[in-house]
Amino acid sequence: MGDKLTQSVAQAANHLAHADRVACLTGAGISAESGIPTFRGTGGIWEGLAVEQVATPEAFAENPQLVWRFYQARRAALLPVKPNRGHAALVTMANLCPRFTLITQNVDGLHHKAGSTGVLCLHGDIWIDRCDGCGWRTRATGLCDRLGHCSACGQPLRPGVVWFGETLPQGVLERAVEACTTAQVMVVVGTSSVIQPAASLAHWAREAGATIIEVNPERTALSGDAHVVINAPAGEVLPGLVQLWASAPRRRPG
Ligand code: BV8
Ligand code: ZN
Repeated sequence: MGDKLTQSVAQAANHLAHADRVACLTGAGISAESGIPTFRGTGGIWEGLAVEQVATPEAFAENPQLVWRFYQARRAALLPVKPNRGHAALVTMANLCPRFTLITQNVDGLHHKAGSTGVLCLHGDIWIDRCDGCGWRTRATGLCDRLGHCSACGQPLRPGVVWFGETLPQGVLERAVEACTTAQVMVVVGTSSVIQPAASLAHWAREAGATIIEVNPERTALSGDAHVVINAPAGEVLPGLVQLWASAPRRRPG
């Protein structure tokens, strides 16, 4: 690990060792080392369509079968996928901190698979099928090529994710804002910080006085506003960061 990287990890661990209220926001990048392509990297395109074109209520209304196929393809790709060391490190992080809130933009369920609990899923869950007509919902147990219909009212079923142009699940955003604006430290992992309102959480946290730590191999829209930037893959640095934090003398904030 280069000097600059070692230094930024040590700096981050020191901030965390002083905190008892920590919020963590993750994006597609934390699942990259599990083999799931990110959105704005090569993974953002599906059959020549940008995710923003497929993941919308309009696209579903116009061509439900196409959108259904898009999600079935992503579910199929997820079946063999396991959480990686980055997900595992966030489970350890929660055990190190009296008040730790994990917030994710991801819909892949890997934080749950890794053992994280109480995760605030801003953009829903790809494994849920739900009906916009009557609110009926169920957890998909496998794959189904054919578009499903609601057994209660007959409307086409859609995946339980938040599409572009849709508001976030009732209460989830409010709890995420509460966690970020009361945290002493906010760790932002694996997101290009482009999608709103998720991308504003770190700015609101910073305005409320939190120290912002970013973990991302690339520079992002947030990097200029982060106090500590760790330019490395999450799976490579989070285990070491958590180990340093765990071994730091337990100093509580003054
Ligand atoms: C809403 C579910 C009210 C579906 C997704 C204000 C300004 C401008 C636009 C808007 C605005 N307010 C609202 C909007 C519109 C829109 C929006 O943000 N548009 C964008 C294009 C600007 N937002 C909405 O519509 C939201 N709804 O606000 O409702 C409203 C509505 C309309 C108008 C006003 C208000 C709903 C947005 C939710 C969309 N649903 N997902 C699905 O998954 O199919 S978003 C989708 O993008 C995923 O959830 C994904 O997680 C998310 C964010 O992307 P990232 O996670 O950041 O992924 P990305 O690929 O971009 O970046 C990955 C990063 O990882 C990179 O930086 C890379 O360097 C890094 N990385 C790679 N490898 C690693 C790594 N990092 C660490 N370790 C590694 N190994
Ligand atoms: Zn229904």
